[in-house]
Amino acid sequence: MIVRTLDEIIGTENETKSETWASRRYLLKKDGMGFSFHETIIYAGTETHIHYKNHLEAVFCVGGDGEIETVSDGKIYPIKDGTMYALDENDEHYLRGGKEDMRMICVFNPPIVGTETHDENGVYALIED
Ligand code: 9YT
Repeated sequence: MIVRTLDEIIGTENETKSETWASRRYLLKKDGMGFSFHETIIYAGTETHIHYKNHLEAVFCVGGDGEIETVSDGKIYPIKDGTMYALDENDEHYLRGGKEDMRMICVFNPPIVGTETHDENGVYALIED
């Protein structure tokens, strides 16, 4: 069994930060689960352009507030504690933090390896190890 706590991840290579978000990666490809599992904080008042062309992702908000806009149709969906979105069509989107930091639990299929960060188009490369 695998058990991991936040204090084991904070400040290590399994915590990744950008100007608009911080992410703690609890499970990666090497853990063999078939998905990766993350806690991501989206900072209040920020906007992040994201397009995971090579990964499907489901995200569940457990705190804070914000919104997601899908680029293809300009639709905006509010996000709060208890809201889930699934990028089942590799949907390109803008993720915006609201009044408070948003705390999200994220699952990726295929799992990310851990060295990915968003490129200028908000894309993760598909990294094979
Ligand atoms: C909210 C979201 O898309 N999180 C994805 C995971 C995070 N960007 C990471 O761990 O790199």
